[in-house]
Amino acid sequence: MKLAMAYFYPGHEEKIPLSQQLGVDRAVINVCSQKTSLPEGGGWDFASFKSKVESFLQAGIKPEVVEGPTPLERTKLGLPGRDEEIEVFCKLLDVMDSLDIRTVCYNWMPVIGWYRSRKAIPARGGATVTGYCHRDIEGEPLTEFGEVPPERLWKNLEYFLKAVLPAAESHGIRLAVHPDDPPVPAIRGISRILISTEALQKVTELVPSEYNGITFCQGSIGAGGADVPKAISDFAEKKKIFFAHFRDIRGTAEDFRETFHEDGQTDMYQCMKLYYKYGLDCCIRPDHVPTMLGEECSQPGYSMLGNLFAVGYMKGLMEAAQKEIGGF
Ligand code: CS2
Ligand code: MN
Repeated sequence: MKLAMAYFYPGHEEKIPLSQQLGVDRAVINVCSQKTSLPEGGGWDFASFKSKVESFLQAGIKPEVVEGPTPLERTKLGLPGRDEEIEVFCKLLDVMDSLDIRTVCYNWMPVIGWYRSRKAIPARGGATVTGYCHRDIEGEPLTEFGEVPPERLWKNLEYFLKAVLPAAESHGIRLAVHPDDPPVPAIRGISRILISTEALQKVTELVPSEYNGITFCQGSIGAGGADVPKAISDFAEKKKIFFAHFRDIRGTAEDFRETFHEDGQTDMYQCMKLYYKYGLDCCIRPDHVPTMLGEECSQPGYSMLGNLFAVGYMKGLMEAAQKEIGGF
């Protein structure tokens, strides 16, 4: 497994020296945030993305995954302009191929994306974690897009995969869909369809391809009620895990909070051993972390100190798994 850190938000560049000190030489980077749309006149200027990649390489850190590809909102909703988004996405695959970045993590949560109704739940020692409680949003109004039924999202996802998988195959880029987070059936009228392991399995069968797989986000899949180690085995046996998010929660889809990596409801060592048992050669990153001493809660889940703890913990589990199971 290849341990990586995520660099999604402004100011994350300061993580680069920290990664060098932590001995983490892989990166997960984004092209843009979920809310972005294509510029007037369409197309996409990849110059800043290419220079971002170059700056990581010069620091001895290899970008391995794009998480947060070019805009897909109109594609997810099936709105006019989706074919332009798909054309730009295929161009991204071409650029990634030229940069030897072989995995793209995307999600199918239009409008709202990953969501937390609570940003600062008290955790040990005064740290805070994020959480979601469906009661918190009951009675909230529909969004400007009204009711978006699940069938519409499934149809648009199939359209997208049929359009982009040929390019993914020719460029050797693995498409790793991320489960919905939180994994509830809808938020403010927008359905959420990737809320179970069965739904993730359905994605991989929508358009059969060895490049059609998943991001195994342990927190999202666990919140959905799955037996996380069993789900790892099931998807790993089918060679469908292209990227892993190593985090944990306590609770259920309708009411959960995130935890320090060793303090959740999942046997994290068992999960790590399974990645090695199946010989996965993909990136794994800490995903969300608690906000710790003296930190701002400006990007809940993505502050710095929690990454130090998470990386140290993960390195320990990875070393133990390698010695117990073998592999790399
Ligand atoms: C996260 C992602 O929800 C999750 O489990 O992995 O949603 C991730 O935080 C975002 O994609 C970052 O932009
Ligand atoms: Mn995740």
